[in-house]
Amino acid sequence: MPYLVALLLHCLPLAMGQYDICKSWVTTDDGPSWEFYACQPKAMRMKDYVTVRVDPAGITCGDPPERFCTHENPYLCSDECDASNPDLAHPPKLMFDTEDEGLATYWQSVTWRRYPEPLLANITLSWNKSIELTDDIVITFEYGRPTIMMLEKSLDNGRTWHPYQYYADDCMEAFSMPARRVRDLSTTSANRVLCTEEYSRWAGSKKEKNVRFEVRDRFAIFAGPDLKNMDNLYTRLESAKGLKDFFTVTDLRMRLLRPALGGTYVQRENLYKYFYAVSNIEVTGRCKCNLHANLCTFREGSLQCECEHNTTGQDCGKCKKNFRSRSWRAGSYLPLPNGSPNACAAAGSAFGTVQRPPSSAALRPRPKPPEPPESIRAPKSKPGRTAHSAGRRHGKKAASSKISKLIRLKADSGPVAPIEKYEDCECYGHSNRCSYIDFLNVVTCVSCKHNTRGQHCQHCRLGFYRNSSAELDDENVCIECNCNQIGSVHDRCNETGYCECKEGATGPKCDDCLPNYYWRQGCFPNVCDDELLLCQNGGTCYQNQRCLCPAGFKGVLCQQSRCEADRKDCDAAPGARTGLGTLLLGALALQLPGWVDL
Ligand SMILES: *[C@@H]1O[C@H](CO)[C@@H](O)[C@H](O)[C@H]1NC(C)=O
Ligand SMILES: *[C@@H]1O[C@H](CO)[C@@H](O)[C@H](O)[C@H]1NC(C)=O
Ligand SMILES: *[C@@H]1O[C@H](CO)[C@@H](O)[C@H](O)[C@H]1NC(C)=O
Ligand SMILES: *[C@@H]1O[C@H](CO)[C@@H](O)[C@H](O)[C@H]1NC(C)=O
Ligand SMILES: *[C@@H]1O[C@H](CO)[C@@H](O)[C@H](O)[C@H]1NC(C)=O
Ligand SMILES: [Ca+2]
Repeated sequence: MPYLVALLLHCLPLAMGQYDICKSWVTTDDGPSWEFYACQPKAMRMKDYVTVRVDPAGITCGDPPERFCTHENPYLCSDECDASNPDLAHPPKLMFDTEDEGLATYWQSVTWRRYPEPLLANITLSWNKSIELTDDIVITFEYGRPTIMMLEKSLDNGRTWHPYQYYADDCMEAFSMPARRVRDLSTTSANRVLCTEEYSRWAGSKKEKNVRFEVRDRFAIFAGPDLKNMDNLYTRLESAKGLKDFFTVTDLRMRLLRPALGGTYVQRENLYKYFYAVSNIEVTGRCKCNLHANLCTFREGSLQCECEHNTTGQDCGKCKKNFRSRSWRAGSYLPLPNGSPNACAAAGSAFGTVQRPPSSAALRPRPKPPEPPESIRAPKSKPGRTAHSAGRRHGKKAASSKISKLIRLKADSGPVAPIEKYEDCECYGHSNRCSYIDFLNVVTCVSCKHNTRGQHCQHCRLGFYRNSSAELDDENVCIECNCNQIGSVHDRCNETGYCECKEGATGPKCDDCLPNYYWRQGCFPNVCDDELLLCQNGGTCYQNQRCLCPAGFKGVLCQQSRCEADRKDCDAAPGARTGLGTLLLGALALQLPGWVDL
């Protein structure tokens, strides 16, 4: 019976199409177990999950109400846009609604009444999620397509934007670009950004309404005209640099630069027929889940992959906590036809994951025997490496001969051995890359992120200390010491975040002074205070830094009479004395308000 279940599950991916399931429960000679596959969610109508923004403010028609006419009927300007009347309003949401048959609902801009100032509008669509386009983007314009427009995309939630396609009735004139067609592109130029004149010509506003971004035509370069050879496309998506990203977006922006003209010239005497009206924007795509999820759900206002393979994150872009013994990798469409899951592995589990066997052997997969635990430390051998070098890296002998190797290195004092790149390594999720350092015979993580360092990124960088409430694989594992630059000896700290302070400074960050020290660009010993270092002869202590001496006295603590030091001061002394007496009385009177009454 379990055998039958396994058999049925195995038939499913074939019946439903490739990459539909992430795992299945299969029976093998060693008993039942999970088997994992590369997987991806189904394509969806992305307009149902989009947030839209239309710029600039005031570009939507109807506030104040406005009359407009059409190119077909330019002298009957009786149509009205009125934002306050639901029947006559044209808000942005009408670009994404479901329309009844034959009844177009559309967003509409103000008319070009400010001509010759250009009529510009931006329509920005945001998903707050990476989307992989699977079909053409189709923008439907009522009353004529723009004569100049541009499509832009963002891959980082709108922080940076890149041109995606240019559209003009004359590409040379509008963008100084030659006009090209997507179907003329070749395998090496499939991700070229081009200018097309195909969607900007005037052909009557009712006849040709759509502006396309041709995803299918680009796919067809690899998959053939009917997209029958998807395997070839998937292979290209894995191997051609930047191709996958070309079809990935988080945001799209239509920059409408000049409306339909209905002829060659703008008729200044009737500007009410020039405006933009968009009734639909169709975007078909799937959530990008890095081949680690077959479901994508709309939760709390955004799309989210339901990650499998012990991955996590909005795009399944990292390994789950406690599953970071090997570095995260996206699943792969390769090898054909079923791909590789590249699942994250728990610490202590074997390096190799059970991969989907070729479909011919699919019914009775042979599980790979788990490698011995030591293999976690040892570099993973790769096919194609010579027996000589692999042996050198793997053997325990090699490890024990480390010292002799070092000596040998010294002896022949040759250049440092080249560093080889490793993809699988143990870095607690702080790096995806390791290098093998030949002369030390160690595999070490490179470019440790999150302020970590060390062979396995297991230490904190200098100037950071270990967050005791975070696991070693946590992004917050290292906290900046933040030592006060003036108060501390250097910017390092101990395991509890305490910095080493210069003389007189104190506090965890050395930004305080010890008692009997004052802060002034660092801690300095008090010059005067109210206990031991009293200012004398009626002097007052100013912020522990110096005594303000009365006339007639000087010295650090006003301990010295000017009279003794200098004859000239002596002459003035009597007057100064009187002055001091009055000053002192005044000061006392202020401190003891009741004194005068006594
Ligand atoms: C449209 O967006 C672009 C950037 O993508 C910006 O430079 C331009 O000013 C925007 N235009 C309007 C009308 O908001
Ligand atoms: C975007 O998605 C992330 C992750 O789901 C979420 O935390 C964030 O609040 C979302 N931002 C907006 C503006 O919706
Ligand atoms: C994920 O972790 C669970 C244990 O929590 C394990 O049973 C499962 O096999 C793991 N999945 C993969 C794809 O490694
Ligand atoms: C320490 O790690 C915990 C758990 O990740 C985190 O919530 C906390 O913010 C971290 N502390 C600091 C100071 O970064
Ligand atoms: C760090 O330094 C502080 C202050 O000198 C000390 O109290 C603490 O015990 C030290 N912590 C460790 C782990 O050494
Ligand atoms: Ca509509």
